[in-house]
Amino acid sequence: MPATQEEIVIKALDSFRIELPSWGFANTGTRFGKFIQPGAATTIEEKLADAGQVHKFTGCCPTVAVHVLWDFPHGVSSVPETVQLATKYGVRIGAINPNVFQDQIYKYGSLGNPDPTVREKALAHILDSIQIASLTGSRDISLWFADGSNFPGTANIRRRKHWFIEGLRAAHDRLAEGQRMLVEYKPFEPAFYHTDIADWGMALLMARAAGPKAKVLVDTGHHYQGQNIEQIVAWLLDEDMLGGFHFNDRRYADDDLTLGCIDPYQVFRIFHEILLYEFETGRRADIAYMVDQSHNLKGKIEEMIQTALTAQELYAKAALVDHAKLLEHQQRSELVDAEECLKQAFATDVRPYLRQWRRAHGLPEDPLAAFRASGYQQRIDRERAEKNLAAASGAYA
Ligand code: PSV
Ligand code: MN
Repeated sequence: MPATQEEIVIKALDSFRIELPSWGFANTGTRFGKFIQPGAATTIEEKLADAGQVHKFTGCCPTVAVHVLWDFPHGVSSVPETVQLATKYGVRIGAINPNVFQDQIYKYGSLGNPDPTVREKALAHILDSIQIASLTGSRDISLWFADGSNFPGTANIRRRKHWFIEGLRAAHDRLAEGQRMLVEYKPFEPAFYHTDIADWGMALLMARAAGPKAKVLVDTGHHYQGQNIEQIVAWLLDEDMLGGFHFNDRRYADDDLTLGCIDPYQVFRIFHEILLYEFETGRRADIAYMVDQSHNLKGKIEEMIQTALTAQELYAKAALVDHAKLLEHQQRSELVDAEECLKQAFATDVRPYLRQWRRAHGLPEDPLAAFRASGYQQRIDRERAEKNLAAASGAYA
C-alpha cells in the first residue's frame, strides 16, 4: 500500500536536522554599521544558550557551527569548557569554521597569499581548527576563504591556485578518520575583481585535489543572479561531492536573509533534487544542512526559529513529490504532467503534519508562540543590555 502524505512527511521530518551558526546570535550588521540588540549574544556561552532555545522549541537543531576566532579566542585550551557548555544547553558542537580572513596579515590573502609566511600561518590556523574538531567530536571542518584581488593584474591567479591546492592538501592530510573538509565558494565580496575559489567548479576541483575527505559546500547566497542552484546540487550529488549547505535567502547578492523569505520555491527545488537522488539511487545523501544567516534587524532567536520551521516545511513539501510518477513523465517528456508533480507537492499544506510531528515529540505545536510566551527573550534583553550597549562599536563578537 502506498504511504499516505502524513506518513511521508513524518518520516521525512524524523530524518531532517539543520545546524545553527553561533554567529547568527551575535550582533551583526553591514559595512555601514550595526544595530545593536539588547539581548544579542556576546559570548560562546550566550550563543549556545540561545541556540539551545531554538532546539528546545523546534526539536530539529541539535548542533551549532562555531567560528574559531569568534568562539575560541583562546584557541584549543577553551574547547573542553565549550563542549560542557553545549551539553548544559542541550546542543552539541557542529562544524568548525577556521577564520583566515579577519587578521591584518590576511590583507592580501591566506592560503593564496604570495608571502609564504602568511600561507604557513593560515595553514597552522586550519590545523589548529582540525585539532579543535577532534576535541569537540565534530565531523566537518568548513573552509571559506576571502582570498582574491580587487584590481586586474595585481594577483597571479595561477600561482595562487597552486598555493591553494598545496595548502588544502596539507590540511587534508591531517584530518582524522571520519572527519571531512568542506570547501565553500563565493563569487565576490570581499574581493571584487577575482576570488580564488569563486564557484562550484573551482571548489570541486580544489576538493578533488585536496583528497577523498574533501567535499563542496554550497552557500545559497554565493551565486550570481539567476544561477540554477539546484542543477549545481544535482551535479555535485551525482559526483558524490556535495558535503553540505549554508542556507539563507537573498534578493541581490549575499544578503544572508531568512531562508525562504524571498524564494521558497528555490529551497523546495534544492530539497527536491536531493530527495529525487535518494529515491533513484536508494542511498541517503550524506549532507550537512546548516544555516548561515546574518540577523541584523529581526530578533535573532525568533528569526532562527522561523528559519528552522521554514526548512522543515519546505523539506516536507519536497518529500511529497511522487518520484515514480515524475520519472515516468520525464521519460516520456510529458512536460506539464512532470512539472505538476512539483507544483502539487509545493502547494500542499503540510502544516497539520508538522504540528502532528511536534506533538508526537513533545514539542509545542507553534514553536515561535511558545518561545515568545517563555519569557526568555525578555530575560536576556534585561540581562545583556548593558554589555551590548557598551560594545556598540565593536566587531563581531
Ligand atoms: C562568507 O560570506 C560566509 O558565507 C562564510 O561561510 C563564513 O564562514 C560566514 O559567511 C560567516 O560570516
Ligand atoms: Mn557561508
